[in-house]
Amino acid sequence: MDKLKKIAVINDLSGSSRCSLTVAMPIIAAKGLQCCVMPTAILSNHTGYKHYFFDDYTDKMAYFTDTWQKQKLSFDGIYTGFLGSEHQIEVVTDFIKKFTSADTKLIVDPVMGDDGKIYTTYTHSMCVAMKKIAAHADVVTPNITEGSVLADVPYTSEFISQDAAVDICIKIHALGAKNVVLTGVKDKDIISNYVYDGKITKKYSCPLMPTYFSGTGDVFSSIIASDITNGKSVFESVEFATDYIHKVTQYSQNAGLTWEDGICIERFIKDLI
Ligand code: PXL
Repeated sequence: MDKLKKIAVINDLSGSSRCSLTVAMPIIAAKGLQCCVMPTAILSNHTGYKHYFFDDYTDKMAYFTDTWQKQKLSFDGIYTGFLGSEHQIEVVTDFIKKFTSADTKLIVDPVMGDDGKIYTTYTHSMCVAMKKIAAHADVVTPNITEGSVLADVPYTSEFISQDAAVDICIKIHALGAKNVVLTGVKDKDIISNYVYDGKITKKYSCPLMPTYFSGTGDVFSSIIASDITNGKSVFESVEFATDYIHKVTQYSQNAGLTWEDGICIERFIKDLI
């Protein structure tokens, strides 16, 4: 018997989509941690669809911070994802200051875009402000689009050389992030995730699948956030997450899911327990 570790997840709730909180909650629970959520925005579905209802939650978030402080809640991990407005970055920074103790792990998924395109709800100043949060992270998990923004290098494509990938990692580490995980680096028919801890770089690869699925980054980062908060090494966690995502992507593709559907984690929750 033990008291579970607890993560505060700051992310959006996209009602019908497999992304952000709808994947973070089952994954974190399966990994044996309590998942506490602070919604940044409430959407009908993710913004990749032509139509979506979007309700920014910035004004309500400080009530969560205040109430949780009154209850003297503490968290072993704080995991941030999709942010809904520029002011929200200040609210999140304030939350991190108030709830971070010496042992709290901060995992920042700097959700901003994909495939060289920034999501429609993100402004340039929100992207700049994301750097400030990433600077405090124990682990930051950008894809190449987000990594290029954080590292201030031009985005070229998903197919970048090993040297270019390592350069992005080093530049993000220089902002202050302790560990950088650069995801989705493509090379011919393989896709790799790079991990840089300030000393060593390691690359974890799997076969590149023809279909990209929305929300895959959220599944990946939810696994990393759970493992890091549970005390696992970032290298071990990324190795597991790379294989897991491959397996679930392969199933989702064979099952005929579309990119908007996201990957079918429901069939593979048991593998996280
Ligand atoms: O999966 C990233 C993500 C998270 N949240 C929302 C999104 C997206 C990607 O499109 O739209 C609302």
